[in-house]
Amino acid sequence: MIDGFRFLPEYFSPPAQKALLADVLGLLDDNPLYRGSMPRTGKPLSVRNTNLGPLGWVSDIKGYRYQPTHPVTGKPWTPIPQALLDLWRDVASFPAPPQACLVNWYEADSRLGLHIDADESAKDAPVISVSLGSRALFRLGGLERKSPTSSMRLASGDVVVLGGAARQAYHGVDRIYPDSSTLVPGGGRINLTLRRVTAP
Ligand code: MD3
Ligand code: FE
Repeated sequence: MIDGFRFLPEYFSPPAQKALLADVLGLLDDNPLYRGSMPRTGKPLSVRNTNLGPLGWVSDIKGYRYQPTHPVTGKPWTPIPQALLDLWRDVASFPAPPQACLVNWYEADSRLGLHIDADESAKDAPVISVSLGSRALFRLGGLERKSPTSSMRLASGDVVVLGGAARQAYHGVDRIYPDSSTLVPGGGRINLTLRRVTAP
């Protein structure tokens, strides 16, 4: 596996997953899920998303960017829950807090094509991912699109830390297994990614 990839299976216990899910679901009233679109083509994304924190990742026909407000409501994103700030302090080995928590909401047929995360200028900060709900088939490659890939299943409560070379690696989600968990309403999957956007 590429350098800088850390897998922390079941980092969150089942009760901690429930508590974190309740936090996130409660925050969706103020930060509603919406469907972004691909730059240039305007093709709708397969995954709905929203954000928490001072900045949020947005994708629309004009491009990818981080911005302080929700693109539909126009209101500032609300703060990142303390349990996620505690996770970052515990595993990030980075001196400043995350600025964005991207919430990706997968339904039974959602996919995320192979991509790199390149919209952050804090290039030495890791990305930290938390999975809740149904399992996903996650694919991690290398620094080039044609690099070989390996696949693994991410389950509810699992945490992945992407630092070092892994931070710049291609990755995606090939499928979810919609009947593998009852945690998320509707059998869905939520992935939370904590990101530092600007250099501290
Ligand atoms: C490897 N999310 O939000 S999480 C994304 O399951 C994203 O929703 C996936 O890719 C998901 O951008 C994968 C694991 C992950 C997150 C960020 C990464 C892997 C990564 C950044 C760089 C390399
Ligand atoms: Fe990504």
